[in-house]
Amino acid sequence: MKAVIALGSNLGDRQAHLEAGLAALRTLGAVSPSPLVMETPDESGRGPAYLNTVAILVTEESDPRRLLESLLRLELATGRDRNAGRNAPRTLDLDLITTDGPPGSWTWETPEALRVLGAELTLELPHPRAFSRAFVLEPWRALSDPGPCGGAIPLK
Ligand code: PH2
Ligand code: MG
Ligand code: MG
Repeated sequence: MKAVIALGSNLGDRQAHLEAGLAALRTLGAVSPSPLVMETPDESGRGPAYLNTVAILVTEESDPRRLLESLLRLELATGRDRNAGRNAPRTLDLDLITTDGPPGSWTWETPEALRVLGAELTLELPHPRAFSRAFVLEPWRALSDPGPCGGAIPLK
């Protein structure tokens, strides 16, 4: 499966966290990072500014739920504190934006290793807010191979 992943950090050495995020993603498959890293204010208006970028991941995984679980595991393994609360500053955020599989929304039981995240995980693809976020769209557009354009309707 080919997937578009958004990386973000607004805590500590943000550039180092993005680089660690790309290295972590490489444990899942082949990674093409965008040449563009953007600094933008926290969308929620509460925290420090973010560095954001995007990467295309080509992985053997074909189930988007398993891929999200892997991303969440990598966030935790690279030091993200999930007890800090919603929209709290984070060392590394890995968001699944879209894949070359079908769109959809899923809710399923959280696997044991991720129970700190609650009883259920949810996923909506394409990501419902990605297409209004310049910090996702601009680094995505800067890629020479844009990967799957979820939700886009090709012009005839
Ligand atoms: N992510 C958030 C909340 N706010 N703001 C910016 N600029 N970039 C983000 O990645 C971001 C945010 C929650 O994940
Ligand atoms: Mg996010
Ligand atoms: Mg996230």
